[in-house]
Amino acid sequence: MTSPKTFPLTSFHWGTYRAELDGQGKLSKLHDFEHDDDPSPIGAGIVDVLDGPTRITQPMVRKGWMENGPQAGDTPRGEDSFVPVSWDTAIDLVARELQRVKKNYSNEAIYAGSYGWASAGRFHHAQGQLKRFMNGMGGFVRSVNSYSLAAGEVIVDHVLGNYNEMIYRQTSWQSIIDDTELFVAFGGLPLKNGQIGQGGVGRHRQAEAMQQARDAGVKFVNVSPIRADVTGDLDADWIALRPGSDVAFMLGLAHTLVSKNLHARDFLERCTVGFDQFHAYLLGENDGQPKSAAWAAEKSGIPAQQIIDLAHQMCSKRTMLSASWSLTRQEHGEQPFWMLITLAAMVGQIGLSGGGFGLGYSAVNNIGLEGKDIKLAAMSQGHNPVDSFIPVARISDMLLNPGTEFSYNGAQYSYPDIKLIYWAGGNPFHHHQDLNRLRKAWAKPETIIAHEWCWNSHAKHADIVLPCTTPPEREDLLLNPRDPYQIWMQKVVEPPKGVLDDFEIFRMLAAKLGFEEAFTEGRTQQEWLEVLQDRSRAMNTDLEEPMFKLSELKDAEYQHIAPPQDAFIMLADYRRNPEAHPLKTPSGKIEIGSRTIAGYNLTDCYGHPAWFEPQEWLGGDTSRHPLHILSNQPKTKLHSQLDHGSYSRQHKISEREPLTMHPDDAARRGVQSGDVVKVHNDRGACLCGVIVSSEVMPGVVQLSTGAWYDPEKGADGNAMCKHGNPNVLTLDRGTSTLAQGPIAHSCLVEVSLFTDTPPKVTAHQPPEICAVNKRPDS
Ligand SMILES: Nc1nc2c(c(=O)[nH]1)N[C@H]1C(S)=C(S)[C@@H](COP(=O)(O)OP(=O)(O)OC[C@H]3O[C@@H](n4cnc5c(=O)[nH]c(N)nc54)[C@H](O)[C@@H]3O)O[C@H]1N2
Ligand SMILES: Nc1nc2c(c(=O)[nH]1)N[C@H]1C(S)=C(S)[C@@H](COP(=O)(O)OP(=O)(O)OC[C@H]3O[C@@H](n4cnc5c(=O)[nH]c(N)nc54)[C@H](O)[C@@H]3O)O[C@H]1N2
Ligand SMILES: [Mo]
Repeated sequence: MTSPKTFPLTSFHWGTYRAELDGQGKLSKLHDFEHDDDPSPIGAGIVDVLDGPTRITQPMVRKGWMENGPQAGDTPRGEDSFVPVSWDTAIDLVARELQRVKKNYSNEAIYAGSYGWASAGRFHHAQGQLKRFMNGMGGFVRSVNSYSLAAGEVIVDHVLGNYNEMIYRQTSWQSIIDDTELFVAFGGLPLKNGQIGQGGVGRHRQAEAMQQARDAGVKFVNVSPIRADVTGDLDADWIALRPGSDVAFMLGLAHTLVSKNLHARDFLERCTVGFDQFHAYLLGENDGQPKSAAWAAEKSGIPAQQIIDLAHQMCSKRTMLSASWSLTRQEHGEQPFWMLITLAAMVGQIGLSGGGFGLGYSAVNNIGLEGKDIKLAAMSQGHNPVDSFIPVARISDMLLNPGTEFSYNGAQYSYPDIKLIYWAGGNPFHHHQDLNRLRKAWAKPETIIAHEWCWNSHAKHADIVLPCTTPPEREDLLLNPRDPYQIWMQKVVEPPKGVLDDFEIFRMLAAKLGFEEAFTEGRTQQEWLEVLQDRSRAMNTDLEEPMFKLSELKDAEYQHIAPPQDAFIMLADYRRNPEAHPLKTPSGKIEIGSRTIAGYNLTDCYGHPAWFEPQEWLGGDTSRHPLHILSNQPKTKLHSQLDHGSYSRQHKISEREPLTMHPDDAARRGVQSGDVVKVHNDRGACLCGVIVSSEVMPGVVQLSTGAWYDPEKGADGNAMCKHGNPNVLTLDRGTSTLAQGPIAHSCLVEVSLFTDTPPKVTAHQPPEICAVNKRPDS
């Protein structure tokens, strides 16, 4: 282990490390931060890709755009070559293009929803910088909610009040260690995901907390199609239910409670509204179908007796019911969280130590941490005068159908007509569903501008690419609620010549467009870091020891922020006295029945939680596509980030993303571990390398997200991804007309052995770079 201070600290979404350089000043190794007991191996992936062929080191303009002006043109985006230009030219082109679109069409024609994760650090937050810049030039069409759990965000606002205030502040692990007896995890406790934290991670806590809970005698039950969703050390019981059937399974549990009169009438009476409507639905009073354990067994594939036994255990023990965020990324993804909260209310332990419910334990490191709820200062994004927005995952719908109406959260809106897209931080060719459809949508705008640091599919599909820095190449502050360390992120390596910080790019553009002073407020980056730290200090005066000033933090490298003494129990005050601590719902109570939602009269989301049959699942028509694909988060990277790094590449099979399938399914198709297979449905196809394993249940295949999209055009015009990006297969449809969230996890496919010579993977190769013939302004 390295001794502290030998090497400077830098932080990423996956952790804090000490950076060692070689004799030439290049990053050669990342050492673990001495206070992180469970450092993430993802870090190692960056060492070999900060420079090299995938790094973009000069502004680039797509050849077709350069030659023919603002339009998709004959060579589609994603297939064209690029022309390098100077920063002066690039800034000039972008500034003029923004002005042209603003003048010819208005700011309503500019989409800068720019969804995605970018990099760790309070100041160099690419989307924050972009929004501040765009507001400075008159506003933009924005996006609302996240790909992570859009349906959860919308529904929990109705059921519990402001979800934003509680999303990361769940009952702490310490409370679970102290008092939980039974922990039932729908979607498991994916430790691979707890590696990550928004804004960065100082110390990883999830693995340690789970082990402490196990050692304290907590019994874990993993309700998931994938065994590895709860780590082997926890000796969890595995209930391998059919993907997408959790709500039916929970209804079976709820029905058992009611039929045995085990539900907590007192809690339901005191702390919830609308149980009666739900109760009538549960008993089938209107549709003639009681949602009994036998009914749930048919939907979920789990024997009725197992459902009945679990319901009894839940009531006789201190029970934590948890759901992973993935449950919201499926058709009708509003229902699982609503149903889980309803079930927990029926068990009656909400607000008790170690009891109730939790949403997203180990989805990210920040959840369930005991640390102090630090408040965070950020650069203001200013005011956006443009009203138009889209639910974040409706991007292809917007581009393909301008002017068309859509519903969102009880109201009607229409899609704006977008002429220019500006993206800084986020990769739509990673995160969006049905990439063949997105490609068609991407051909619509006149101009697409992206800030990127590497030649991923997002950069390759843009018209103007402005190359940006990465965390080790700039200074920043890591500060996160409940993380016990604030870190001074040092500039440990020089960025390649020709690469600029997002802030500097926007500063230059603002200067060109005449609002530099408004954008920078006259401050340099250093001055901003100081101001942000001072503001954070002023917002957090209740700490045991005051937060360091920037100069002190720089000297000390990091500050330990002592956690509060008591374990946190979500909704404890509310349980004690609901009248004195009302929730921010219309009734002030937990809304098992919501008059607001009932009043929307939607056919795909009622006024109480309910089962809706998904269009694609194993309980439906599986004649052509008999396998359910779960495209969950990758263990070896963060989404598409560092897919090109050594750590991710080590885990590929024949250079392709691994697909895990059950031995029975593999045998039926003559497939063995190591084979290359084609995964396909009516929307598209991709090639993967196979792992045969009984870690996944029969009928289910698992293919993580993250492989850089590597299209090879087929005869039908639709591309096959040679590299294994699952989003060529997934469905691009909203969860329901309530939340309109993404539904990546509702997807059926077939898998076939690929008997031809597999095409070469070109995902990690840069596009062709060529010389300029003609400038559009010449
Ligand atoms: N099939 C399927 N699809 C999914 C999911 C799924 O479960 N299944 N999950 C969804 C979820 S939950 C999410 S959150 C999304 C994630 O989707 P994204 O957040 O869009 O994915 P990332 O790969 O993290 O994209 C971040 C991009 O920002 C760039 N970047 C990094 N640092 C900087 C910086 O400092 N400045 C700038 N300008 N750029 C930077 C990176 O190179 C990268 O291209 O994917 C969604 N898509
Ligand atoms: N290493 C790493 N960690 C990450 C990320 C990453 O890219 N890499 N991404 C981060 C982000 S942005 C987010 S939003 C979180 C997401 O965190 P999650 O939403 O928890 O992510 P997933 O890995 O998609 O899903 C967890 C598990 O849910 C199970 N599952 C899927 N469908 C069903 C179902 O219908 N029923 C049941 N019971 N289980 C199901 C799958 O087996 C899957 O492994 O992860 C974060 N953490
Ligand atoms: Mo996410």
